[in-house]
Amino acid sequence: TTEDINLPIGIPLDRFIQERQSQFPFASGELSQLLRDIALAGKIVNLEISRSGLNDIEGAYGSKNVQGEDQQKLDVIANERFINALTKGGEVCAIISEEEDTIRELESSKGKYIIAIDPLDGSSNIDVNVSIGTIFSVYRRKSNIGEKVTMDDVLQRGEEQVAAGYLIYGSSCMLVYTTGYGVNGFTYEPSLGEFFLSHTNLKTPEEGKYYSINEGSYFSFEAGVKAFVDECKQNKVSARYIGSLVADFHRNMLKGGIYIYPKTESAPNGKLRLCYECNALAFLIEQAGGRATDGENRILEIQPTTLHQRVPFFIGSEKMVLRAESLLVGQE
Ligand code: AHM
Ligand code: MG
Repeated sequence: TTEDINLPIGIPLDRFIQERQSQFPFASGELSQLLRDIALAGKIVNLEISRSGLNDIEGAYGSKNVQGEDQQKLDVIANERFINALTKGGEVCAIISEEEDTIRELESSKGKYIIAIDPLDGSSNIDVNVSIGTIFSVYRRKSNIGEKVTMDDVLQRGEEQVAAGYLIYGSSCMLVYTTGYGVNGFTYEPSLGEFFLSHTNLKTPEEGKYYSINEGSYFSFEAGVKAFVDECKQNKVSARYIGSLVADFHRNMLKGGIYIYPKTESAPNGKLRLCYECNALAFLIEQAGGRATDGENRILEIQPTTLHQRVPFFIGSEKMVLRAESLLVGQE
């Protein structure tokens, strides 16, 4: 009987996308299809991640994969999976990826969308069974369909995103995304092979309970960041740092908190990339009622000038980010 089966409560992702699309009568359905392509690639990558530890067991996988090809690192595999899914989908004309040096133009595609993606973020956590994620942004192309994709197409300000989201490969796999009408989260049910709506219209608390920063670099932080960290300690705010951006971000968005990757002596612009990591998360946090800046400027308003540009990153609960910014003012 149905009572015996523990059915997920939320509606399936496909149905959600379809219902949302029908609210916009002039929508062509391409963005909906693109989100489905991302979800599909996410399922494949999730499967590969879940058995990645087996790759080290001699005889089980070894250095060849099932097709007999040399085993590749998971971040390279994830890059291929997402690019393949988006190429086949046909809605995308070009992809920029943290894993690639330059623009990948999808020749055959007449698609009107551009994707910026970090296919597998937190790579230092892959080998140690800690949560990792995929981060993506969707933009509308500026050039005409059929023309060559230009730098202006891919170097758009975060404000121009039409959708953004992430997959988190954690204790559950989730897809969290926004199209500018709030943030919704979907949890993957592996035996049914479907994402189900589990987190509707996510809002982040205005005041946070966690601060997340790599304090190992404390002595090379600027004075304002040191002051903020010191203040968190004085106020007994809990420290949480996984070192996996999506996981740190996801926890802080749900529970309230701030994530900081500041500039340091060795990384004068911080570590995180504006196009692949910061813009997507900034769009999500603003949709969830939070704030994202480089310490001074709103992330979504920064004009990128190069593909792999880095920015200092302050993101999370509005009050915590504002407090950090106020301590940065006028300090070295
Ligand atoms: P990656 O894109 O090479 O994986 O680096 C990004 C990761 C983030 O997930 C994480 O927040 C950060 O690097 C951690 O850096 P650090 O070890 O310097 O604290
Ligand atoms: Mg990354």
